[in-house]
Amino acid sequence: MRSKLCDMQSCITLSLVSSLKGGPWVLWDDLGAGLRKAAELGFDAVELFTEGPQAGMPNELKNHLNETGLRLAAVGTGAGKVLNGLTLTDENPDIRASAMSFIREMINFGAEYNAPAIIGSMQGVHGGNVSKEQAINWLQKSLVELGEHARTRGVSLIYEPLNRYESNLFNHYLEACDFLDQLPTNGVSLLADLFHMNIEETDIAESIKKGARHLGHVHFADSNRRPMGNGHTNMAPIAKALKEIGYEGCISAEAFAWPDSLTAAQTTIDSYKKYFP
Ligand SMILES: [Mn+2]
Repeated sequence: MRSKLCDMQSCITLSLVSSLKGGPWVLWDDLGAGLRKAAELGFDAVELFTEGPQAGMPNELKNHLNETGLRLAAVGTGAGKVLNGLTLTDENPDIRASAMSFIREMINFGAEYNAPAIIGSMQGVHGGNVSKEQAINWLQKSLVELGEHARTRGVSLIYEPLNRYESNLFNHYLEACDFLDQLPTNGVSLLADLFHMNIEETDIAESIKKGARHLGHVHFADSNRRPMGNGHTNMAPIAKALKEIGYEGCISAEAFAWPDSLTAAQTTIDSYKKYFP
C-alpha cells in the first residue's frame, strides 16, 4: 500500500490546537487516533500543527509513529504567530527575537524525526513603521540563520509564500525563488501551496517547473482550500509538472476538514491516488 521510498509521498495534516478549529487542517485533536486513521487510509506521512515544540506526552509521538509506520513529514510554526503574536518582521526587536527562538525550538523538535519546520504566517507583513525593504531584510537574515541552524540538525527549513490576503512579502512562488537564490545558505527550500498559488500564479504547473530548484514541500488543497477534488483547480497538469521535475517530497493535504475530517481525509487519499498512481 505504501509508496516506495525516494518517490512522492502522501501526507495529511493533523492539528492539535483545538482553539483553531475551522482552520485548514484535515485531522484534529487526538494524536493517536489521527495517526491510526492516517495509516489506515494509506497515507505515508503526517504533517503536524502544534502549539509549540512538542506533541502529546513525552515519547507519545515517537510511539505512535513506530506503531503506525508513518513518517513525520513536517512541523508547522504558525502557532507562534496565531497564539503568541510572534513574527520575524515585527517592529519590536524583542518580538523578533522571541520569534527566532520559537522557530529554533520547532526546528529542533522536527529534526528529532528528520522533519523540517515550515515558516508561513510567522514571516509576518510589512506596514506601519516597517517598510517592505526593512521587512524583507529582516526576513532574509532570519532565514539564513534559521536555515543554517536547520542544516546543523540535518534538516532543511521550508519557507512558504502566502497569498496576498495573508502576507505582503512574497506572494508569488517564482519571486520567492529569486529571493532564495540570493540567500547565502542552501538550508532553505520552498513550499508550493496549491491554494495560495491558485490565487496568485498565472500558471501553477509552469511556476513549479521554472522554480523546481527550490521546491521542498507541497500543500495539497483545491482552489477553495477544500480537499483536492472539491474545487476548480486543474490538478492534472500540476501533477504532471511534479512528476516531470522528479519531485520526491511530500504531497501534504493542508485543507479544510470539509465536510468533516474523515470524509476530507478519504477524498484526499483518493485524489492523491488519482493524480499520483
Ligand atoms: Mn500552506
